[in-house]
Amino acid sequence: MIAWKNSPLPVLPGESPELVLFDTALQSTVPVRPGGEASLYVCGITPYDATHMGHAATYVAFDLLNRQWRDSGNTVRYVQNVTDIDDPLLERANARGLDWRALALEQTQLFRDDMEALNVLAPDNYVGAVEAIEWIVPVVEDLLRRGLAYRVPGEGAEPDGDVYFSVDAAYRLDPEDPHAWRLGSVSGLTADQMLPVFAERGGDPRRPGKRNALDPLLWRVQRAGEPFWDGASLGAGRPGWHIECSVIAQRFLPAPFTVQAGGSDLVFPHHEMSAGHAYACSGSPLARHYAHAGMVGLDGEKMSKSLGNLVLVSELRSRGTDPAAVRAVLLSHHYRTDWFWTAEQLTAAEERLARWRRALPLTSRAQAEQLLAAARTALANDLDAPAALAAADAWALSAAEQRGEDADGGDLAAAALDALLGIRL
Ligand code: 5CA
Ligand code: ZN
Repeated sequence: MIAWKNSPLPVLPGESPELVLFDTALQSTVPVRPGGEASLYVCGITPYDATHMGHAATYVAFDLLNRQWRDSGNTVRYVQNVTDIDDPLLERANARGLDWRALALEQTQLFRDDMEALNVLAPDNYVGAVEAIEWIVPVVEDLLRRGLAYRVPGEGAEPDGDVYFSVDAAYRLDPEDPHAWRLGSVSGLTADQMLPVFAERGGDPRRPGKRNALDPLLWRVQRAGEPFWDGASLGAGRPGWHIECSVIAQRFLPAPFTVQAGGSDLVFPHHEMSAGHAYACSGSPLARHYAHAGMVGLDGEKMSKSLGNLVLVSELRSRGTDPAAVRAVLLSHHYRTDWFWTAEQLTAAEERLARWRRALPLTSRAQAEQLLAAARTALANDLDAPAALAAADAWALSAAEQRGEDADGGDLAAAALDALLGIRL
């Protein structure tokens, strides 16, 4: 698929401190050392409804990581998927009387436009699940052949032949390997904690015939009325969710790649199982680090397409809201915290950007350099965007106070805010 467009990133003078990032798997903040070549996978949308503030917050969070890496002199290889075939997409398309493909195309385009407006750097590879099916089939066949996956017999309404990943077989691959994947390697959850979450997030713990209730689906054989693709020896059908991201990431990124990212709702089972699939396929961990953004809510509940309590980026855009102000709201919360969207925050962000715009022509070189250093320090410290915004507020205040004497730092201040925070004034 094509991604979206970006204008060139300004190059800044000087250097950034070393990045530390909170790693979900280690449950601590650790130095990230990509060694000049960073690689990032951020789980993309399921395109059945438009981009809401929660999605936007997650993509803006890891856009900061991309920007921090680039500013530190790394090349960044960035991959994102689009889950353009999955149960919720089919359900929504049926409910709206639309073809599921038309719905996916329409919503993916809206997402691209939203990302471009929010100044999120585009991925190098933007890959749909449907495009990936031909790569997924041989991987599932190989897992079956090696006893790491198995077929489940039909029962009741379920036909014969769905393929599941055996989490227990994956354990036995190499008991000596310290990097081996185990159920819990990414999430740190116990099996008892996993069960209810698995059922809530697309898993089917009660499916008869499974070896372990937590085994996830790899291949769903064709059902009447559902789309299907050629699965070679698997039979016609469509892929499970975790294998989609695992295969796409392995195809386009080194093993292991630097950071696997997404919202905290993906820690388990999605990132846990994607990592398990990759280890079973290649014997290598999927990623070196796992990073997760907090959940954004509205009126006391998590913002979600299924609940329908959404604030849409596209709706704000169509009302003429400055997308930079939307971005400034998102940056005003540390990416790991859960928070609630309110209209007041948008007004405050608009006022903040107005102060910054007034400060630009009054800025001295020294003030711009101070802003640049403070923003870099903040980002390197686990992507602390609120600290970077506070530094920019302090800069705007001091620029206003010196009233334009030696005002030769405006371009540098603007470049720093653009390159590091993605705020173009
Ligand atoms: N297609 C899958 C990932 S492979 C998926 O989760 N799609 S999604 O459309 O539901 O979510 C897209 C991204 O936004 C994911 O990274 C998800 O973790 C994140 N996300 C979803 N809801 C929220 C929310 N309320 N707050 C923050 N991030 C969210
Ligand atoms: Zn994913």
